Amino acid sequence: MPCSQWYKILGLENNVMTIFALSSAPGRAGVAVIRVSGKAARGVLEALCKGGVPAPRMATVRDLHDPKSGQILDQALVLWFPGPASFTGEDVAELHVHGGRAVVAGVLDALGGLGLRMAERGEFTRRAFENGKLDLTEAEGLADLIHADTAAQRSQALSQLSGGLWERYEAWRSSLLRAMAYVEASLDFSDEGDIAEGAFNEALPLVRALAAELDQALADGRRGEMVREGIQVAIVGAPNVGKSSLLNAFAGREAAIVFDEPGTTRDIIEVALDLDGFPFVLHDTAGLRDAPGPVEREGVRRALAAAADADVVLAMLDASTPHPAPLPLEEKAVLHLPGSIQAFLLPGGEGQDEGSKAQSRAVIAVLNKADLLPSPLALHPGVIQISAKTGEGLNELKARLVSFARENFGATETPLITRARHRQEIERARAALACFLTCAGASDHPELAAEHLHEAADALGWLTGRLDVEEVLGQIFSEFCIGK
Ligand SMILES: Nc1nc2c(ncn2[C@@H]2O[C@H](COP(=O)(O)OP(=O)(O)O)[C@@H](O)[C@H]2O)c(=O)[nH]1
Ligand SMILES: [Mg+2]
Repeated sequence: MPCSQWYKILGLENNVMTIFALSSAPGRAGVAVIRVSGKAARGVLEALCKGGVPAPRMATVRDLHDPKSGQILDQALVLWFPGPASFTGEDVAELHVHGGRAVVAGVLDALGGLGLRMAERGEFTRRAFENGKLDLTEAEGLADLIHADTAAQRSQALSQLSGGLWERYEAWRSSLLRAMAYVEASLDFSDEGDIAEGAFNEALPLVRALAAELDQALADGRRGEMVREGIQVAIVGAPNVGKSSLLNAFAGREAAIVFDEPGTTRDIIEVALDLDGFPFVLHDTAGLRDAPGPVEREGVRRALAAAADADVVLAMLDASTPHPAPLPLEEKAVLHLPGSIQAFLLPGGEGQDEGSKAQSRAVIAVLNKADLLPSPLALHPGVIQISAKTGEGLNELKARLVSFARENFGATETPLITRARHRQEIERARAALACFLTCAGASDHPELAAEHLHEAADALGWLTGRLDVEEVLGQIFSEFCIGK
């Protein structure tokens, strides 16, 4: 049948609004999944499937053929999800085809030939959001689940996908809305002093309780963000102590150049590791010294920045170079690093960086090249003796990193913040509540106080997307791949 007739049958407008994409990873595979979403989805199945549209949600084998040429494309498992009981909330068809390149290309061509549009990144999930199937935190949870590399990331993403954050954020928003209702009532009754004051005062304990909850959520040591992004570990120390060798030993490959010449490493090299289900990102950095050249100086600057951003700093010393006795005690190890890094590693040190990273950062002193010692040193128990060359002590170091992860993420309840976006909005809401409470104390500008609550509600609304959200949408959905 000529293509133009299919346009007629499906309705041209429906076709361009109907999207399709390969939802499984590209490349040769046993099975590939192609998704279609939109009003024309049913017509697409009628056009492609010999034997008609399967019963809803019943996996059914069908021969697929190209409606233009009539050629058989594959024998596929076909699923039909009439909206709104589908992932996007629209009519959805799923074609589980054999994952050969020619099969997938043939089916995609046939769909394009029907006038459907190839989906953009994250467009299926965006439609699910727009149709109320997911809120923003659940959509982010889905993106995180697709990107999850470790068990900890998987379980955090799953809890977020099943509404773990949404529930708490909505509870905050609804108690804020109650407080706002009291404040609005007090404005309405402003002619009747007692009633107005009484209503306004009802709002105060609600706002105070909410402010306390937000404070508690913010003081989480960035646990959620750490799981999502990986625990950032920076290896720092003087040149030639064996930082790059340690990175390579952990990575199990020559990720960084190891050379018996100070100043070899300039760029930061990162390696992602899964230790006992916890995600870590190891950063190899340039050796800290007063560097002779501008390139190495830039390397040192980057090393310090990486250490400042790290959750764990491995402060590395070389066992084969003499250290003044009774070294190395854990804190003293830090004293052998250049002043600039000491400043923020030592508690209360000059120029120590502020903020949540600094509060939760752990420093582990590592004495490398233990193989060169005639006999093991009697050390402070906090110091780990290793040899990046022989592998000695690496298991102990891994165990220390895992126990850092467990202390931070182990038994405690799941965190309420998993992204910088959440933190920013909660901080904005918290600041607005503080302004409200200050204003309420001064008590002569109830309208102004009410404005602050609106600001807080706006911030909390952005968390779940219960507002005008166009701007955040692009950013969130761009993290998805085509077909999700
Ligand atoms: N004997 C011994 N040599 C090591 C060890 N770790 C590194 N080295 C050597 O020390 C030199 C500098 O190593 P490298 O990893 O490049 O140090 P970096 O400058 O701190 O990155 C190289 O010659 C390495 O082979 C170790 O555990 N034992
Ligand atoms: Mg190096």
